[in-house]
Amino acid sequence: MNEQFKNDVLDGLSANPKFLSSKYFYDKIGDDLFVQIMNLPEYYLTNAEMDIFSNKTDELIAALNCTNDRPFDIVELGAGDGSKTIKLLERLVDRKINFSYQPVDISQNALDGLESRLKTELPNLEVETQQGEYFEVLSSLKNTNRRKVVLFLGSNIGNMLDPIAKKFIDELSSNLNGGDHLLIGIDLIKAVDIVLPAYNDSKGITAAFNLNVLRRINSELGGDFDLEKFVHSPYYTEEEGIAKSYLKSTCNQEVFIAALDKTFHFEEGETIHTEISRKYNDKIMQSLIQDSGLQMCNKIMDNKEYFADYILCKS
Ligand code: AVI
Repeated sequence: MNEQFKNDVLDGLSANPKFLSSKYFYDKIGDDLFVQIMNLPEYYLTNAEMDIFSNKTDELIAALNCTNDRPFDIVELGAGDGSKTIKLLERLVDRKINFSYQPVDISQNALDGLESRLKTELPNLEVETQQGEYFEVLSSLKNTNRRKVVLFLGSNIGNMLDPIAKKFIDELSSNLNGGDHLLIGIDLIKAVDIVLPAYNDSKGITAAFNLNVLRRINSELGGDFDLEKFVHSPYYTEEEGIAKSYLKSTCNQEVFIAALDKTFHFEEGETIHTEISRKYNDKIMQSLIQDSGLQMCNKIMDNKEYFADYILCKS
């Protein structure tokens, strides 16, 4: 049994208000649901960043200083299926630029799929997959003398609270050398009628994704959550710029979790906070990178200006 999961569930459900970490959305079922979310029409984030990688590829290449003057490695953190990155890789290969691609992911399965796709689509590209935690991999790369271009796409940073995101950027920066670049994809603050549907789709996939944490508690910790008695409840205001997801109890109820040998009471309407998805603007981004040793060098947006890839340079 996963002790960390058990302790986190105990802490989160004993707190007032209750919370659970969104990192527990992601098991095999959760990964599949997230792939479905990325393909939903309401989830504009994927298409917006794909628009940048497909239609602003030369701008990206120039901003990342990808030339033949000095060979470099593209290191992608959380590469997944690499579908956006492939647009950039194809263009670099077309332009006969000398580089290698090193996708990093916790999932060996995702890396195997990506590697075999690249073998077919870009057979001459030098690819070295790295399975593991981001910082372990980055620190192992720090001492090579090749320049690094690190990609962190998909507004994944938005799932971190600001102080944690700041620490993450500081740690990333400490693993980079002067002349390295970091491309970080972030969702921009915008109106509620665009953002909220992305977290409350009409097919109920996001609801199933949110409820997946309760399903995991049932199957992995012997919980008896009745998933019919909780509803997905997202919230967003443009002023705050943070999409928040909750699970709301539809009645007064008790839930027993065998691994904790404990019963938790839920009032009708009581919520469990499960996820934040922060949206950004230049000011928030600037405060995140302040004192990190990284400078904002460029910002490339999709045609609707929903999403931005910020290019940060290490001095
Ligand atoms: C992975 N992450 C960037 C997604 C997001 O938009 O915050 C996770 C997600 N949650 C609900 N829908 C998608």
